[in-house]
Amino acid sequence: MARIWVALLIFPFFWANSLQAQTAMVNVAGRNTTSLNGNWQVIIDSGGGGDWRQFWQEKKPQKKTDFIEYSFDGGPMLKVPGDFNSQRCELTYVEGTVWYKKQFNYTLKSDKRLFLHFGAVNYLAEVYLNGEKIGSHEGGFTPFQFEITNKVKEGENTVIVKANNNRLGNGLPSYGFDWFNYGGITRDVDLIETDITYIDDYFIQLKKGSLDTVLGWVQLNGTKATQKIKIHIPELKLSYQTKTDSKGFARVEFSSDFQLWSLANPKLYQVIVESETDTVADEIGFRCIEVKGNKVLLNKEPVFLKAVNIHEENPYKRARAYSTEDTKILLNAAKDLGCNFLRLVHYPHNENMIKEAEKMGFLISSEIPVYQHIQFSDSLVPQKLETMMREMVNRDKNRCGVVVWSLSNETYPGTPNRNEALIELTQKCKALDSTRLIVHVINTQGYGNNTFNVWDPLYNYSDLVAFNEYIGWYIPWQGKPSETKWNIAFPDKPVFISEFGGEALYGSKGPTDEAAYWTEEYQEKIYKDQIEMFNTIPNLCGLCPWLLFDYRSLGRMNQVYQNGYNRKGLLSENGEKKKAWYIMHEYYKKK
Ligand code: GCB
Repeated sequence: MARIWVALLIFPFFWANSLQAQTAMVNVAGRNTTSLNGNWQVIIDSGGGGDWRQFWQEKKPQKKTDFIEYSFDGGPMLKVPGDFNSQRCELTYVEGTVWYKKQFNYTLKSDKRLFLHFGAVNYLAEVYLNGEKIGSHEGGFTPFQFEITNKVKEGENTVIVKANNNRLGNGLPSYGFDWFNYGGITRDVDLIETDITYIDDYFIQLKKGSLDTVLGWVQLNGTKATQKIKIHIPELKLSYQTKTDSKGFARVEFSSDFQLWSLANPKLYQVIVESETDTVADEIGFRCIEVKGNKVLLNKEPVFLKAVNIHEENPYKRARAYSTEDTKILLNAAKDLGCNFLRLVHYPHNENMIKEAEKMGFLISSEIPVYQHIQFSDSLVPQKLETMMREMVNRDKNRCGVVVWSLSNETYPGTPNRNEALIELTQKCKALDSTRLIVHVINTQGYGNNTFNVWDPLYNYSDLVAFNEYIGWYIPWQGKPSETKWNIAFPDKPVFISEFGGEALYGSKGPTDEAAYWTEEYQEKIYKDQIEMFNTIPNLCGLCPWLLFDYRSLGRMNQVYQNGYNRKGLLSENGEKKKAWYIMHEYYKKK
């Protein structure tokens, strides 16, 4: 029986240091995997004793007089994947450490390699296998893995994970962020078995600007570096052959008469990559995304981005979204609003979300948590920026629905080292993937005398002039919206309003004046005014209301209207449509 495994994507150069997590990797499903999802035993370490008591040793009393003051046995369980905050009330507001334990059985095989793969752990993960530290990973929203071929034992094995979601000054994001800090093992955990030499990674997308030519590569990992490679697309009767070099690398270039992936027809093909020792399969779409002059082009045709901002939260469960069911709630709501583009903020969302969105014909912006107050001058930050960007790009580079890598949101031009760090990051991202747009999102830069001044030099490195503005909410209008003037230092680039809006508690009524903040009528008025203003924007290529659903954010503490929620949703957390929803829906219908 043919085994068709979906690809394992790892950056080989991370292998040098065994305690360094390997940057990884999509498409675990379909490989020869064993899921470690389900119930994990936990110790909630509010006192911080786990480190000095060395919980990973899991010492057990040998006789009645042995005194050991911790144990996973008899304690609570948490579901993986899942944030810990929403699973037990004593964890609701915890930002700290939870230790997780899971056992698995394994039969050793001399012709296989084994990897322990995590979809995401927020924010720091330390991973132990059978009492030995196998590595750590920083960053709450991207996958990582460790090779455990030489560490796994015959029979029973124990994995212990220290998951810590404390905020770090030099973290990504830093201390302050406007979303709920869900902690824990929030995505899948899998054991992945491969052959000794396996298909480590591949990039199969249309060449920049082309509608019919794939330009990519295949990378093998293992001792048999030089192998014949075949790429099949059965539906197109396409069979392409190449060979890897002594480093296991093969350049790939072939043409075909693709039915292009588009909004109306999000066509995906089964693509099979075969080496002499391994076979993987993926569902891949082919499309061309470009900025030409002041327009965004999809498959050479101008497209207006009818977008919406989405946080990775299941509003009904008040929990981090993860499952296909969770993503369907968010995606169906975006479709219902009339959107064709999703700005997935402010961190890489889970793979289910990306894959389902791609299947439904959404264009996607994926973002790393480079949010507001990043400490660019901290010596550790540049490496963290690069690693997180690589982890995001690496996971989703074969997902044609993803058309934008968003590398920052609302960083401040005056912050020391900000420009240098983000310019370098942009260049590295481009080197990794030249096919997609790269965007930096800037906060309102200057609004006075009813005129917007848009000047941030970072736009030199952004394919769109993307900015957030909250006129009518944080900043009052200074004239008629329909008479707004624009002074944009980048007159040839498309302009994307990446955030706008205001808050309303669903059901809160009042007159349409400024005194009635928090009412649905006032939010509706903001949307009407904004729509008037949009007509004045030169080169407008799209709009992205902030945001789809009301979402949890502890900083939002107007206890009458917010109560721990950012209420800028067009939908309440119960899915009720606010008045502003109808305004936006109508606007998108006509666009
Ligand atoms: C912004 C941020 C977004 C916030 C939003 C708000 O500019 O990018 O993360 O949550 O404003 O509601 O103020």
